[in-house]
Amino acid sequence: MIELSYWTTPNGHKVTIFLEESETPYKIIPINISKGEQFGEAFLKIAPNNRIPAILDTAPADGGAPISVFESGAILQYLAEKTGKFLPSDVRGRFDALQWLYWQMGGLGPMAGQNHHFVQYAPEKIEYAMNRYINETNRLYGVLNKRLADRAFVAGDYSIADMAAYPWIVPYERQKQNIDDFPHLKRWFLEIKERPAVVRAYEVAKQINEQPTVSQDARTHLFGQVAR
Ligand SMILES: N[C@@H](CCC(=O)N[C@@H](CS)C(=O)NCC(=O)O)C(=O)O
Repeated sequence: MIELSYWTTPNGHKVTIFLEESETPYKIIPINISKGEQFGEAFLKIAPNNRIPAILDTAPADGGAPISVFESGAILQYLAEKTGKFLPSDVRGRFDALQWLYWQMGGLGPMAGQNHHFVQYAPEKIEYAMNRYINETNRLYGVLNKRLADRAFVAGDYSIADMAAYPWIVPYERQKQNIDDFPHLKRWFLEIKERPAVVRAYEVAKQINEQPTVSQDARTHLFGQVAR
């Protein structure tokens, strides 16, 4: 059984998509980051970065004590290795998928995240910062679009590389991107959107929370964090 510490954000959706796709049994432990639950003692034990998602695998492959993993890229890789699904086992296929997984983790996720911050949430509208992250998101969309020009999925068959990137494209309008400028990306996006497991993952999210994560009250928990 996988216990998933989760909230209804793009990094959370990555993991529910994997769990639904692979039909892995799981239980959700909601961590309401709008209320500061990411600073709870039990959560910090498995997620010292106070960010969702994190997992606890209560039945690891080696039969030993439960294994916890934080960072959504590491979680996807762990689950792919555990289930033998959505990550090729040959060295070429494996690193083709992993390099795109890490591209998402180090590029698309953080840049789109800063885009959300400066475009949607920052109390001051700082032109330079907004342009910086809108442009960088745009550049990354272009990279993904080019990659998808001659293939159905990001790396070989549908894989954890697709599952990592997809939730960060869902808010493309809020990121000030015109999906029609990226026809290959759009085709890929619409195809993944209709996968039954992806539909289920977003339904699961709705059962947990339908409120925006960054409400006025939530700002005190989410913004201005410093070392503790
Ligand atoms: N690199 C991390 C990022 C995780 C992350 O930023 N999670 C956000 C939600 S999408 C969060 O938990 N925020 C809580 C906070 O800012 O305190 C991952 O991919 O797991």
